Amino acid sequence: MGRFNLIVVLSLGLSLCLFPNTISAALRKNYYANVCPNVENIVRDAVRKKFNQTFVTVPATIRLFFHDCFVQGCDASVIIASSGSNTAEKDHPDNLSLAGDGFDTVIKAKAAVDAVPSCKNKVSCADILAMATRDAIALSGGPSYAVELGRLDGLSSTAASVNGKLPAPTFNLTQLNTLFAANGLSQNDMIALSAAHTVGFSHCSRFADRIYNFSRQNPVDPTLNKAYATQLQSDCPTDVDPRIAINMDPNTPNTFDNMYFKNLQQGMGLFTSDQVLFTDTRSRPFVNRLARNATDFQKVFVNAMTRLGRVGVKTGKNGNIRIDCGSFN
Ligand code: HEM
Ligand SMILES: *[C@@H]1O[C@H](CO)[C@@H](O)[C@H](O)[C@H]1NC(C)=O
Ligand SMILES: *[C@@H]1O[C@H](CO)[C@@H](O)[C@H](O)[C@H]1NC(C)=O
Ligand SMILES: *[C@@H]1O[C@H](CO)[C@@H](O)[C@H](O)[C@H]1NC(C)=O
Ligand SMILES: *[C@@H]1O[C@H](CO)[C@@H](O)[C@H](O)[C@H]1NC(C)=O
Ligand SMILES: CC(=O)N[C@H]1CO[C@H](CO)[C@@H](O)[C@@H]1O
Repeated sequence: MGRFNLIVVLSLGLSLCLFPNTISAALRKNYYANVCPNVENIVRDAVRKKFNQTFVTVPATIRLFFHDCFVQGCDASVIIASSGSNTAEKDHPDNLSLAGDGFDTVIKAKAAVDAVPSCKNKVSCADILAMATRDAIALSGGPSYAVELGRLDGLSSTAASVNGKLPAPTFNLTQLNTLFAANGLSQNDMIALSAAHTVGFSHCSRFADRIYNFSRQNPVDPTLNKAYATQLQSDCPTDVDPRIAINMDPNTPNTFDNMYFKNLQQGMGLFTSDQVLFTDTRSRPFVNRLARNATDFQKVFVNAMTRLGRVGVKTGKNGNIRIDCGSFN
């Protein structure tokens, strides 16, 4: 063994010791090459069909993946339906109104995969969600990337397990960093992943505190762009229908781009948790970097998504391949 190989082996061993929780030996690209070689095309076609019917496919699928990974790991536990006495993850109030189109995307892609005899019940729902998320991002103009695969589906899903696992839109930078660090993700990963708010919708109630009654002295959050605040007040009057949702990226709502960061520079982050990435000087330089260079943003985002996809992955006895993504076998 040459000196170079020795260094590689040593540093690999060292990183295994330092980061035992973030190593996911089970995941790899082309995991299904032998059992279901066409799986990526099958999933992509199903997501395309769904996308053709509604753009909501994109944000709904991306957010579903994020919530899945942050609650008990990326194991499709978020897709399980409540039954009998068990209230599943998706019915916790903090599911923050996950749009039904994300669930539907996974169910449709799973049906398409299972329609191929050699693939039937060989591909996990967790992996289908990871692939569908990649496809949704690419369909809306974001980067495409090779997805690591080999996740098993989880064996439990409870509303109680959601408590404290998802970030709130009122979080400050420290709170965001703490929650993401608990999932093995850095501040820069968190900033890059927040760019998902370049697509999709939010209900008015999620940011009403920023445009009304923010404080006695200043009823509007001073970090909000004035014209944007006025726009938000007109879109979200105090007697707004609670079902109304507005675009989170007011400039390019249907394109997965780095506009999110340019918006933050203008005081046009919708949530406190968005705008704080620019107002807090600890994170501002990275926001400016991702706003400046779209190619750089795409690279950084893909790396962060890959790390998100490794969170709490189930292998061996801790999981299986679900026959129906919405219920346990
Ligand atoms: C950093 C902390 C985060 C907070 C506090 C947060 C919070 C929220 C909130 C409150 C909504 C609006 C929900 C509604 O009113 O219906 C939302 C929507 C969304 N979030 Fe996040 N989020 C965060 C990070 C992420 C990440 C990391 C991703 C994905 C990688 C993501 C993807 C989305 C998407 C795509 C939507 C739009 C959903 C739709 O239109 O159906 N978010 N988020
Ligand atoms: C999308 O819809 C159009 C018609 O609205 C149709 O011509 C096209 O084949 C559809 N594409 C897919 C992938 O379903
Ligand atoms: C963030 O919020 C927590 C909880 O409210 C608070 O204790 C902390 O001081 C805040 N940190 C910053 C930097 O604002
Ligand atoms: C703001 O305060 C007023 C007066 O106290 C109250 O009527 C209104 O409901 C509050 N609005 C919000 C969005 O909290
Ligand atoms: C943008 O980022 C890419 C990828 O990191 C880099 O190769 C390129 O040189 C950067 N462009 C500019 C103008 O800085
Ligand atoms: C999509 C989904 O399952 N949303 C649920 C979120 O939780 C509330 C209750 O807190 C349910 O009413 C929604 O159906």
